[in-house]
Amino acid sequence: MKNITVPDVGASDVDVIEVLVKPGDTIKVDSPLVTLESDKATMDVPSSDAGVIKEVKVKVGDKVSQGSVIVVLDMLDAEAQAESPEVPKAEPVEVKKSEPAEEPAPVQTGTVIPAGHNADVHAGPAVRKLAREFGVDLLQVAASGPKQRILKEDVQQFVKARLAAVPAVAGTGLPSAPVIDFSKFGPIETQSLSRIKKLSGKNLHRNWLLVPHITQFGEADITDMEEFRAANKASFEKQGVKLTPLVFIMKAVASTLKTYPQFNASLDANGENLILKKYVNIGVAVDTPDGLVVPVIRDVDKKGLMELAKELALASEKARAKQLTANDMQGGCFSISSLGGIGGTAFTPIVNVPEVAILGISKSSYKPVYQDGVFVPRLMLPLSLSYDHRVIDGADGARFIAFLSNALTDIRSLLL
Ligand code: CAO
Repeated sequence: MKNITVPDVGASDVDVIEVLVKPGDTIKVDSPLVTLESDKATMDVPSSDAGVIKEVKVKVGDKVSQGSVIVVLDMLDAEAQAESPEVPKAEPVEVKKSEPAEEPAPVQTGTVIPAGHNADVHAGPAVRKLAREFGVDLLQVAASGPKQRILKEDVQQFVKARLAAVPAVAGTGLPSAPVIDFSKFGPIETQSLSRIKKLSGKNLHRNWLLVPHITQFGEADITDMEEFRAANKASFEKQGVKLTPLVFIMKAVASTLKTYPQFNASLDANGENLILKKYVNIGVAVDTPDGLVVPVIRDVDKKGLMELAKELALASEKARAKQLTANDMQGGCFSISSLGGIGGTAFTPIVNVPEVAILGISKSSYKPVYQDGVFVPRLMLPLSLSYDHRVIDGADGARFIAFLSNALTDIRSLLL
């Protein structure tokens, strides 16, 4: 039997913050026994001998000094040592320094191993080993142990949260959001996201991260367009069709896409070529109780207002009745997200990859516009064009908005 004691650790009355062995454990020379923490350092105390632990003389929270007995060891013969696989030898621990001044007091080389002596990371070797096995950066792990010490459970919680996070985050190197127990602050209720929200959420997140977005804002004077719409609304309604501003906007967008074909395009898989589409299919975001869906209206450039109004009504009906097929939502070249029926002055829509641009529409309102020396009330429609800056330059974004704005202001131009 041999007493293994605390070596000179450069301080006395040092806290035992982790006990790494228990009676019955077979250990080798240098296997870590306990982790101690002084004001300046956290260190593992390795065993000077091999054997089987008979008794552990310390517990977490004890204060020890040089000479304090840590364990009583039943010495093994060399053969038994060679066969003892249970406790791995302590590996050198990666030490991250926050301040050079925090360098630990000199300790006997070869007797104790610094185990995270900086203010940022306090964790014992078992926890560090676990973190290494899972590739976890301990600097990112929230500590729940005493004195900000990272426990095994903290690493497990971190890994669980990462696995539960949206897969896209996993490859980005972005830290995941902290896991918070909100019930600590008041009553809560947990609602699961709809299937559509889960699916579209992943795509939106990917698109948000993948595309360098710019949003160009603009306004169109739609006073005359609205007069025309009002004059024709009743005749459309007789045929059971609702003529909303969106139908005109779709037509104007189709014309703008033909003038600026780089907006009616997609980047190829390696991001080195632009695929220009010779058809004009426009996706329209539809708000449903279960989330956002984007049915595609095909060949918008070739269809009249009546046909488009009918197709738009049908698409939004199908969307709200959950009857859209995959085919209904494929093949889009450009998207429109209209919040005009609801409100708001502008927003920044997210490009619907593989498209390269999307138009957001907000609610039109009367504004004083300076014309021929006087202010006149004009109905102004807010436009928000988000685009992929890898494909579209700022000047082209502004040109697109200016052209679209003119097309909506003078809808006769759509006939040209
Ligand atoms: N300014 C002022 N009024 C507008 C308007 C605008 N830009 N756009 C529509 N309106 C009016 C319409 O004229 C209609 O009024 P009336 O009933 O008096 O004629 C009313 O708002 C409602 O229109 P609507 O929403 O029924 O029809 P729509 O053709 O404008 O839009 C659809 C159809 C399917 C796009 C829409 O219902 C919808 O779901 N919008 C939400 C899309 C969404 O959630 N986008 C967010 C995406 S987040 O990235």
